[in-house]
Amino acid sequence: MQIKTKLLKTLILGAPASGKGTISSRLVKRYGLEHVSSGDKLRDHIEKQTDLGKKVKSYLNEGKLVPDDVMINFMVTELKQVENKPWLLDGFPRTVTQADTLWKVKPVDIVLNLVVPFEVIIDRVKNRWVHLPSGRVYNIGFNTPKVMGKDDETGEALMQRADDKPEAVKKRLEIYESMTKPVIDFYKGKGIIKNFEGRTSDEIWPKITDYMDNLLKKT
Ligand code: G5P
Ligand code: MG
Repeated sequence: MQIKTKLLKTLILGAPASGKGTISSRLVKRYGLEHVSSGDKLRDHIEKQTDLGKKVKSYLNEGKLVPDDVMINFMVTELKQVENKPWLLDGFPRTVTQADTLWKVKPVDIVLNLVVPFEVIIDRVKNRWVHLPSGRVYNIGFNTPKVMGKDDETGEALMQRADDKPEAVKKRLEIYESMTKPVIDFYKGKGIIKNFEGRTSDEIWPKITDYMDNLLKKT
């Protein structure tokens, strides 16, 4: 089922590996949204060795945030390309400065916040495999690829992310606590954020569709 969503501007928040990409791909299918993932776009630039890719590579590999000025310029330009479509933003904003700028450029309608315990996250990143060109993501035992090490749709090689090494994951979770949690308060202040708790994406997913379907009925 795909539901008409006009020009809905949606945001998905959550700690590293909380399932933002996984839930986003389901939302894209169900609601026909354009998925705009800051992390996927940056990894694509790194892979293609563009000027931006060279500039941001060490930040991503070490699990640190790319500076706000670089990120804001990049994402504001990316969002212009989808301004006539309903979109789902994943990974941006990640600081209050970014949230504030986004709000001035393009206020969002709905913020979905995934709440997954850190011990679950630490366990699952060990088994993550990604297809870089598409951003498709797999997890051994959860959504295992049909052929180990290969993307289901293209058959191309899967790889593990440099920032999924234990020391980078630790850094990413620390940064999430200090820099990104205040973004939740920013959207609480706007009255548009809703928390979705669970240990698995399958547990969280029906709660999100109930919420979205109800909201869309009212629009
Ligand atoms: P990203 O790319 O935005 P993160 O750290 O926010 O990276 P990440 O790691 O992409 O988030 P996710 O999208 O929340 O995680 O989660 P996912 O990929 O869907 O799921 C994680 C794994 O768990 C997958 O293998 C999936 O299959 C599996 N999984 C999902 N659900 C379940 C389940 O129920 N059970 C099990 N067993 N497995 C499951 O950002 C990366 C970097 O880019 C830079 C920063 O350097 C950042 O560290 N960056 C920015 N810097 C500054 N400002 C910004 N706005 C930036 N945006 C990106
Ligand atoms: Mg992701």
